[in-house]
Amino acid sequence: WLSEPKTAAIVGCPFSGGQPKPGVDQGPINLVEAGLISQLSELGWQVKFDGHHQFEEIKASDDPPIGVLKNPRLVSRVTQSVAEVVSSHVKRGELPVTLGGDHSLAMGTISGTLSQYPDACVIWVDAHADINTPETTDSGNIHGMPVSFLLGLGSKIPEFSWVKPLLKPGQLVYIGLRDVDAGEKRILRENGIKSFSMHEVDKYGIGKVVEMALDHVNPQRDRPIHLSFDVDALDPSVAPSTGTPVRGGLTFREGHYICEAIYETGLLIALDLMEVNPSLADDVSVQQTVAVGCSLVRSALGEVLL
Ligand code: 6HN
Ligand code: MN
Ligand code: MN
Ligand code: MN
Repeated sequence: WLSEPKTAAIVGCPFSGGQPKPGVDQGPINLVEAGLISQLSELGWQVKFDGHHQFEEIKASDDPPIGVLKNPRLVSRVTQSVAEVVSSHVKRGELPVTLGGDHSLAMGTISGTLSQYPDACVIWVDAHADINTPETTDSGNIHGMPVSFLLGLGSKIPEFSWVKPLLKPGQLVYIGLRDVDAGEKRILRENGIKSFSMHEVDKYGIGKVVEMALDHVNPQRDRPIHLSFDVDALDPSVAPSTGTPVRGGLTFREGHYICEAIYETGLLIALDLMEVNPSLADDVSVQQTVAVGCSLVRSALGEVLL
């Protein structure tokens, strides 16, 4: 799937419209300033980066809620443009590394991947399932909903008609869940969506969990993989600077192990690193979170310990 020389395309997305806390739009800028691009070059990748993605702006006054959905037009237009960018990189055999920004962006990244490889599988690493529908959401924040849009669940919002339901439940697996809303639990159950919560990580260990996750979505190890990693999957002691931290998360090593094991499959074609918010927590915590974000990306792109 990837062309030679192997090329990573950084898609920096300074976007926060899928949730209410300012600052997450600075995530990609901080990750790049911390040296991510040279770190990936040192791993042997050609790295393409021509500045952060520029988004069309829509004034809040021109973007009233649709039902309970907040900033719907802005989120729709931004994610649609991200879908086009990711799709074009995947088409050229480049590995898009999308830096968020909030996780609503994955509506775009995964649409982009699936438009080129409809049988790709999605490994979603997160404290949250991000599978609320417009009917089940309590917050109205679209970063809690991208998966339901990709699956075509819930009522159809004309503003989001560009999002095609390209993802089928069997193509998706979760790792790290621990804060799943009641309506989301019902959706996961009713659609038979495989999920490895922190309970399973404790019970089986991360090595076995990743193997079981791959066995579910990729039994023959022959399908390309899109990894969507929300930094809040990590424990807040490891990644404190994020908008919706939840205690009891993945350790530093468990998070990195997931990335290393997926790299080892040779099947990774797209990566998201989302929800780094450098305006939350103190300077040391911010630096720690940005550094861990960079090192997760390096692990997913082949950094090895020995
Ligand atoms: N994220 N389930 C909550 C909601 O608002 O729907 C939290 C979502 C968090 C989303 O962390 O990407
Ligand atoms: Mn998320
Ligand atoms: Mn999350
Ligand atoms: Mn919740």
